Amino acid sequence: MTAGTQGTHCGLVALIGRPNVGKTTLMNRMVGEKLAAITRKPHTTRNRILGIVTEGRSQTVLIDTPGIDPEPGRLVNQVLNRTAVQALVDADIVCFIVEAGRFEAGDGFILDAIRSAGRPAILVVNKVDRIPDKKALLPFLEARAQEHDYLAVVPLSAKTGGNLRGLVEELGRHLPEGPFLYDPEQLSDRPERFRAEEMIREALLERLGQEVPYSVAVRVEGWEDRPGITHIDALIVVERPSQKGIVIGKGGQMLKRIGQAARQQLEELLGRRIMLRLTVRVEAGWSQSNRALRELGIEEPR
Ligand SMILES: Nc1nc2c(ncn2[C@@H]2O[C@H](COP(=O)(O)OP(=O)(O)OP(=O)(O)O)[C@@H](O)[C@H]2O)c(=O)[nH]1
Ligand SMILES: [Mg+2]
Repeated sequence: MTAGTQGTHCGLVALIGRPNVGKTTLMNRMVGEKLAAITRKPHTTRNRILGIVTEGRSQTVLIDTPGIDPEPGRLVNQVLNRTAVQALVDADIVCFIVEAGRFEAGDGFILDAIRSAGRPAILVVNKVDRIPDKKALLPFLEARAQEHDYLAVVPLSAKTGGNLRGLVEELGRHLPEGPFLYDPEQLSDRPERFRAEEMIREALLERLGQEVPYSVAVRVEGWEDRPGITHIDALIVVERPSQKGIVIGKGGQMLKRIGQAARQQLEELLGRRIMLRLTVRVEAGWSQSNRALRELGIEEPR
């Protein structure tokens, strides 16, 4: 026994917000490792992902969630919303993330959900690095503080790490007392296989135009650790033959570039040489099928 459980604090902290506000960037930054994909495109995150931060006698279990969309069209987006709302209900503390200077209808929708769940919330005003004159942000912060009885309102930049400390301190102040839920060494609940899928999907989303991203999913099908090198076989699933053509590109160039980018990230992340083989397959309508979503690891069995 090292620390014991007496006097320890531990809690589930859900990162909730509109698509693209920087939830995953914040989780990765707080954990200090790239656990999940970040892209400029909305709806990047498709799962509930835990990022675990243990400091001294306190453990913060961050729950990264898919961005909540007030008008989810396709089944896959309805499932993403459900995943996020469930995390909101499960959380001890909610970090409601918005962009500095922007509060849209979608943010209002989420604030209503936080109110109905009755969970205590910290408002995180992210991307303050984009506002050169910080004083200009004050009226925005005041307006937000008037709207709801937040535990705290914390402006920060997940990208640069500016005032991350402010959030860590507020969380430390409000985490409930209790034993650690995870081993202090553990950083995530997700295996390396999941991180490989995320890095491949990130490379894909960053390189594809608007038409394909939401129709793409990635599944690792083979993983073999050999001396000095790990062989990974991954399947890229799309919905239409035309999308398969785009992902592969002329003479296979696009797929090659995606593979190179993903391999590089993975080698850095896992600290060993990787041999990555990518295959593209058409599975018509997967984003509208419950069974396919489960098989692709998007709808999680509860
Ligand atoms: N300038 C700036 N950009 C940021 C900051 N945090 C995140 N971003 C950018 O915002 C975009 C979205 O970031 P993500 O972390 O993927 O956002 P998300 O909320 O997880 O998005 P979904 O998973 O789609 O819901 C990326 O291009 C990030 O680089 C920040 O503090 N400042
Ligand atoms: Mg995300």
